[in-house]
Amino acid sequence: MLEIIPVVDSQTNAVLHDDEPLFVRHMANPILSRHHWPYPINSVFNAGVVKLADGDTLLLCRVEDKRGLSHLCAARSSNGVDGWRIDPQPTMMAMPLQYPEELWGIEDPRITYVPELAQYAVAYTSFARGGPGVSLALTKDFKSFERFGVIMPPEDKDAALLPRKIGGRWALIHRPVTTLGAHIWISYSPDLQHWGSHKIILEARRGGWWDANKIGLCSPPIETDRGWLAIYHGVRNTASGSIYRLGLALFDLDKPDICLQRGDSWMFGPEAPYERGGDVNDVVFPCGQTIGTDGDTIHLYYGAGDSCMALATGSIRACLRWLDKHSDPATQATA
Ligand code: BMA
Repeated sequence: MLEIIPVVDSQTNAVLHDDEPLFVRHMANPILSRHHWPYPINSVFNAGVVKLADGDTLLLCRVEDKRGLSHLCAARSSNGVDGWRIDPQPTMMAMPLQYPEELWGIEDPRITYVPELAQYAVAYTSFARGGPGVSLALTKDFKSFERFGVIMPPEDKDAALLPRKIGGRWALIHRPVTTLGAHIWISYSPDLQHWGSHKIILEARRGGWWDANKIGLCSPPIETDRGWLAIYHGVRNTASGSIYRLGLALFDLDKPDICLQRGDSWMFGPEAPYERGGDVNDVVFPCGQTIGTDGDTIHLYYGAGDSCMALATGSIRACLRWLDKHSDPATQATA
């Protein structure tokens, strides 16, 4: 029998994988932390992301104040790495008097530009006594927001709107927690307000899998000619806490409730010190990306350790190639 000898880094003794890393961390990481902030905060993480018409990258950051409650604050940069211009005050505060579901703050926005509405849709977590729910707002300028209120009641989070209607209806991907578990669902709406046709599209696996028990959509899915490329997180519970890692799945363009491919292993996980240690250890949590002018480069922005923002760069083509290699249909089942 052939013995498989792992290739080991001579300095760190780490086992080297046969694959090149799919996403490469930026040298300037972490690119944003509380020290950059123009007002006192505890932490900045899990930002929604969009490339604005003027070429600026906008991060709509989740900012946790020193009460422990979160609001959203916009940071803009011309190169998406440094020179951030941060709004001097919170950009979007919870409004618990009008929206009681925001009593304990608003978190983890995902931004989708919707050409038909000529507006950005911001799906975010609203947090109150009932637990986390999904709220939606539209904006043209990230200054004023038209709130739709809770569109998915607790317990639900990790939501993003697809940028165009599918079969005449808007489509929202989200992660309710039900007696079935914490799986990824899709729901449809004629008007962004009333939602139905709910369906599970990706299940958390079970047992020893890296994405056992709890998964959720990360950044809004990327439209490719082969399907919607989705980065999702899997949460592994260990004796010393949870580990948030990232995997890939591909969904049918016209029927996004059909999963075409799902990677078997994670493709990015906490390794750098700012990911391994923070207010919450061992968390990488992207809520958005921009795509380079080549139509292929993914600039993935992620919260690290629930404390700061970091950037890693990958390629759509490489992700699709990786899925071809790492999505054995035999291991798709939840087992
Ligand atoms: C998830 C969300 C994220 C957070 C992560 C790790 O449930 O609340 O906002 O980054 O946990 O704490």
